Amino acid sequence: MSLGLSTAGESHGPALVAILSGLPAGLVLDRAAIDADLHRRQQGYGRSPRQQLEQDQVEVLAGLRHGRTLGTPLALLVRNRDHKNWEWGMNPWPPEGEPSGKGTKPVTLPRPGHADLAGVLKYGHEDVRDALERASARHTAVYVAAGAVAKALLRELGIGVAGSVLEIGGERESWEAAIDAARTDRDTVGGVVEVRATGVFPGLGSYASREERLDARLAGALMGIQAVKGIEIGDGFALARERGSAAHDEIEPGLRRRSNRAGGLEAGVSNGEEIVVRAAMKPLPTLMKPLDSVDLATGEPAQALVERSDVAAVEALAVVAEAAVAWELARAAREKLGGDALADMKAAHAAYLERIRTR
Ligand code: EPS
Repeated sequence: MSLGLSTAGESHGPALVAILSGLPAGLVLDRAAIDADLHRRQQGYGRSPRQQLEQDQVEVLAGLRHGRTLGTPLALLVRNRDHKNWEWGMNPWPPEGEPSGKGTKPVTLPRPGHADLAGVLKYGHEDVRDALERASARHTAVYVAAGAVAKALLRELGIGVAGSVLEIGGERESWEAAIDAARTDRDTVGGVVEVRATGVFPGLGSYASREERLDARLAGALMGIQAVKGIEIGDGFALARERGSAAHDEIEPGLRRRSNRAGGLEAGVSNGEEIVVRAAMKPLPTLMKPLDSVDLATGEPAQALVERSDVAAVEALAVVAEAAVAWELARAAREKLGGDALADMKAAHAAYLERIRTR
């Protein structure tokens, strides 16, 4: 048994939903802690005015009773408050009455770098909105809610996960000016985030197959976040320029390491050191000064779609990446330790730590 996560929801549809399966029974969840992560994701300099409209809050529809998980699927919901402006345009059913609000006219101007063109070709859509609504980073909200649940489970095992921004628009500190300059130029900027996980015990993941490697799973989860184009684990790309003698983490008595160039992962297995992963985000592709494109209705050259968007969303990425890493670590811990009940999982954890302590 493992943890499972499925999500659904369009950016301007009624709501985002997630179903989390495989959670142990008896895990105490704190609504305020989940909402605090949802709030953190919405902060950050350079976000779209949309963020003033949305004040994300989790609703739990199933799998929880009096704040404790039941060991059954946990169903989470985050509403899109902006949906009230898109009731006709994003109605799940054929809308009644005259078109009103937003999203009433088909979009035919694909933005380079967004899902627009690939999406309409792949799914046979006429209206680019049919692709962009799900491709939008809006639904990272519900992944953050799932990540908050994963963090609650990891905390029971002494594991903490934290994401932070390393750079935005090429600036390693005080990036507000870079974001302001991009906004003035009607442009966007990307950046780099880092996630660190402390207290991770050795033995999460496995080298037995590609699918089980924890480094591959973390990389996959991070690459699955909108606009991420590069992943690094530990010293990553810098290791390619080192000799072997300077690239590895020597082992001392007590099985401690002198360094952590591997970022806490060897052969796809956690080695007990801090897990360190980074993700690079490209500049967002919705530009107020649009790039060249083609009008899909006429085949003629045209400018890409311009619509309200963020100048930078790197600070949000740090929170989303933290949630993704937390989810993958919780999943690996669930596989390693089993446990229908949290108490079983904690007992297995203690027994395992005792076994490796005597080595
Ligand atoms: C997004 C575009 C913007 C962002 C959105 C992601 O939305 P809108 O077009 O409605 O202004 O605000 O992110 C969120 C709504 C969010 O909650 O993070 C995109 O195209 O990916």
